[in-house]
Amino acid sequence: MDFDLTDTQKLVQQTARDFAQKSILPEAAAIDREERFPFEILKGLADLGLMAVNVPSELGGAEAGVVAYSLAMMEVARACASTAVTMAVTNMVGEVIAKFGTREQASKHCPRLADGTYAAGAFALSEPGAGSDPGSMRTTATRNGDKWLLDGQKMWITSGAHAGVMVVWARTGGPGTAGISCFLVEKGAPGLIIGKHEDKMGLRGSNTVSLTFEGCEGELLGDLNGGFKIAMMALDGGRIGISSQAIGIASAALDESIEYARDRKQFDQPIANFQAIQWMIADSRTELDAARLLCLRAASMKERSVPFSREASMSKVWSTEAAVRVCNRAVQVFGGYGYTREFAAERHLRDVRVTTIYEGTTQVQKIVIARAALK
Ligand code: COS
Repeated sequence: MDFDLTDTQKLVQQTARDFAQKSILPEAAAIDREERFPFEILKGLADLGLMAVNVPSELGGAEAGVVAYSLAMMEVARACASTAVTMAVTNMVGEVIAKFGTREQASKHCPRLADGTYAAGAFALSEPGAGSDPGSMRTTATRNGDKWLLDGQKMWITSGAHAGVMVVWARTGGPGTAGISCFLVEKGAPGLIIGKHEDKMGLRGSNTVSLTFEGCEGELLGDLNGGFKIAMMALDGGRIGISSQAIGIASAALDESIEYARDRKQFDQPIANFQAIQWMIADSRTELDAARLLCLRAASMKERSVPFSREASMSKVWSTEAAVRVCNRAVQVFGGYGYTREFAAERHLRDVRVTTIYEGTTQVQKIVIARAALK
């Protein structure tokens, strides 16, 4: 068992860290406050290969692997969680198109996702009435000559207003998971209507919209009626991305609270001297390291093409739930100051909260884990 990173992984991690600390972190508070979609920063990430980390180089990707992707995601999320989720979904979309698309589809879209020609990619699975149960989706696709026309509504779509291309799921067969196919829809496609932007608790710089499809043209991606498996496989990988995001956010919260505990004096001494504070820091450090190990194990398994669905879900449950606890404790260490916008602790807590919900709730991850255990 080798816990050391390879030279490539270290290089990607350092590249992401340098860019995140120099070019993203100084903007993070304003991105949150002004709900600013970080176009320029995303282009900067693309220029560094970070929008398609695990996409083959022949398609414009960095081909640096899943562990490197996870490490890069941690670094970006540590600086700005809104930027990180946009990066996560774009990487996921690039991987889906590279894996399931025809040569023509992949060579058209992957290089544009990778080099920032597209500001982002989007993943449109959820609907107003189909969240944890995507098998009950109602959006339909009907064949019209050699084209497909989509009708229906999607919800909670990250980067939906800005994505150059989106992968969209729609019903092409009977009820349930077996009648679903996956489609590519390009930005500006006639019949694609961008809905309202959600006024969210956190990740306020990320774009989250509903989408309406009215006879909107889409191109089939992968097998007819084989779309549900594509979604599940993509989400398995996506769960590693969101684990990494949660770990990055919580790492920032913990580091900032440690620094504050050293500086802040009460009862004539730094509060870091008190066991009450030390135990909070010890719990957070331990829980975060466990999260990191679970996350990198799942990433390494995916990279080695070992089945990793259960491990990705275990990583997501632990990492995101622990990250919420870590961010909550960080606010506690900051005391009253932690409840104000003077420090980033409150933003970290708002940003991290959704990680136990999206890309499959904690409860959905437990379904996956329990089914694997009881099989
Ligand atoms: N990889 C490949 N195939 C998978 C899979 C995976 N990880 N998980 C399920 N499948 C396949 C199954 O093998 C099954 O195929 P067959 O019909 O050929 O046997 C098919 O998909 C249906 O699987 P299942 O019956 O397990 O589907 P369920 O409707 O019971 O759903 C859960 C299972 C709950 C795990 C799934 O619906 C889920 O992940 N929900 C959460 C969705 C989500 O994360 N939404 C967030 C969207 S992004 S914000």
